[in-house]
Amino acid sequence: LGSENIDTDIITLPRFILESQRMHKNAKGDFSMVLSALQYAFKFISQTIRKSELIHLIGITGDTNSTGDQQKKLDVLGDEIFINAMKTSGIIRVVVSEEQEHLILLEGNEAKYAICCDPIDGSSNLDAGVSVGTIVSIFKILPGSEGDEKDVLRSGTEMCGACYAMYGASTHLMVTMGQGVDGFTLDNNLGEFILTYPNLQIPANRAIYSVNEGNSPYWVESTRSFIESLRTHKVDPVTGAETKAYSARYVGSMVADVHRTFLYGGIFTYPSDKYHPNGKLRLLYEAFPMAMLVEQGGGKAVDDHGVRILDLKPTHIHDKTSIWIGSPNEVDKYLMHIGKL
Ligand code: P6P
Repeated sequence: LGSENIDTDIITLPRFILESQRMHKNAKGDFSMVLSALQYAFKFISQTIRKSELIHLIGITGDTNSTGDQQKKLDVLGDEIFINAMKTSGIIRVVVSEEQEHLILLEGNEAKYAICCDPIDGSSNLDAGVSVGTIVSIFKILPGSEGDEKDVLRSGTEMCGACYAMYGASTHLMVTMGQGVDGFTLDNNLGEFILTYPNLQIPANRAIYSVNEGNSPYWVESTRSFIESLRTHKVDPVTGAETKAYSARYVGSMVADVHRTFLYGGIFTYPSDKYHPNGKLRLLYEAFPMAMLVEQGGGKAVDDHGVRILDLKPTHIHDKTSIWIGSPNEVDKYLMHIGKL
């Protein structure tokens, strides 16, 4: 490549963090320490996943995790990598992980932040090489707390940040600190995340819906009739032209489905059904972080009843919720359908 083809003024995540620290004056750079511990975890997990096919880490351990899912070796490894990375921050005291039944206290650390995570979300897809991801919500420890469940059994509006990494053809990272959303892509040669989607905004609408249609016999009526309404093509009342019905896209890995929804627009939902009366996805480390990121990008996230996800408050660290998340105008169509708009 000639020198004119190489962008030498790239913004790496460390540079971005320092610049945002100066701009937002976040507390003595503490948040920067949290983000640098997180990016280390994402790089390590990304590298491990890409090697795992080679060292046969994939495959069932035979154990099940705290939430009953069959645990794959990479799940276990991803969880260990993540927890050790949080230790390196020195200021993360509390860790909640999908893979750990109980909340973890990192004793040697100062009690400044609490992290809730799904270390490898969508891991059932790993053997097929489908994109999986790590999803993270970040809370500041409550004043006077040395770290316990009170620091995370809170409304989603009390989160100070959220991010997800998606390990696909390349590794993407989406981050919010409450002032918009920025996307990064891992440059494996540099070993750095590079700013690729500054101040990302979700398209206001897009005729794409994303749901596991296999559950449709078990949905409540309002869900069934709403999804049905998206399938029915419409005739434009003015021009009489047929407007295309919606396209269906479903990966079965929340990070992949939400990431596509973020970039292309549309709506993703995991509604409640007969077998998942409160939905399947976890409030603290799947719904909350995705809701904060999508809202910061101009989107919306509500539960089956039209309640804003971030206004919910968990009573248990592994609580589940139904979720409808994506373009504001698409979520509004659902809210209108259930009479909440
Ligand atoms: P289903 C993956 O196991 C996961 O937790 C999410 O990543 C994903 O959105 C959902 O479950 C898929 O569930 O029932 O459609 O296979």
